[in-house]
Amino acid sequence: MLLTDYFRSAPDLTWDIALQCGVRHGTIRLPEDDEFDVTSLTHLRAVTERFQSHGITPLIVEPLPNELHDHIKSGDEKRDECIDKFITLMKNLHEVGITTVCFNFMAHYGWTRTAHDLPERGGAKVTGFSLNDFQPDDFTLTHEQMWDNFTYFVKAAVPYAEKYNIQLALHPDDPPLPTLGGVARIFTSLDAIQQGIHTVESPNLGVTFCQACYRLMGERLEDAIPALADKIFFIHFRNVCGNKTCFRETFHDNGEIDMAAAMRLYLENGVDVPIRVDHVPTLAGEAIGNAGYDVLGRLFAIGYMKGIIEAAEGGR
Ligand SMILES: [Mn+2]
Repeated sequence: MLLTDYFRSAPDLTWDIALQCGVRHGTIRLPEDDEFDVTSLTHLRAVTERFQSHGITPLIVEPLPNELHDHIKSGDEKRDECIDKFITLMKNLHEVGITTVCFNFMAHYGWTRTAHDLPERGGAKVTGFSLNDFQPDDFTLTHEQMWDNFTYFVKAAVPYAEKYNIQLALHPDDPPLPTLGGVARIFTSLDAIQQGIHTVESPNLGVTFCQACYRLMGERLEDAIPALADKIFFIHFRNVCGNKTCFRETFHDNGEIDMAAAMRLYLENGVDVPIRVDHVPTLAGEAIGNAGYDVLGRLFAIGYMKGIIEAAEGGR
């Protein structure tokens, strides 16, 4: 496994802590301010060189910038323009050595939580979701529209992903509910994911295996990991407890997934790809700043994940 962590594009404590934990590769979020032009190679180079000068090699972009993706997912009048910009972005990513884009196809509502301060072990705070507490707005999209918009996107983008050798790694819907408010969600089961990544047959179209989402779908990791093995481009190492209508995040060692068994499943099925910890608790002494992505929880999570990887790899 290749260790990465999730970094914003301006240096902060997470950059130093990850490096100190032995993480040298980056899953990066591109800048979202008006100054950053997603089609500019010069702008992209400035971002990646900042990481490199800090000792971090960016490998993955996550997510596909919302300024593009929102139009693509909802299929509005700016869709074609945004797909063209994304194609230019892929060309530029190839130039700077980035291999993978982690994208999702959740329209309007992204990953959604209804609480950000639920108690976890020892008073740590985690995010959670309860359908009863979810407040929808008036936005609507049908399942047919979502499938049409996804198909339109991959048919347009995948040939260029192949040309520029970029892996497009589809993240499942989180939470994996059939609808949120009036908005259909389509990537909520293993079968649907399989259908999605075979819409266009390409070695460059696969998945980000966010293992807690699959768990919440009701899928068994013992089935899902082997079924997707040759399509897993990237792993989100994450634990959770509950079900898709009511769940909360946990410490990585304190949820319902057997994390060591999951790691063995990846390796037994030949899945040896970039990986990162996903959604960590906020710990004592920290304010909830960026729930799920605060700093101290990463220390524990990265160390725990490294231990499991070493045990699994050493035991092979
Ligand atoms: Mn994830």
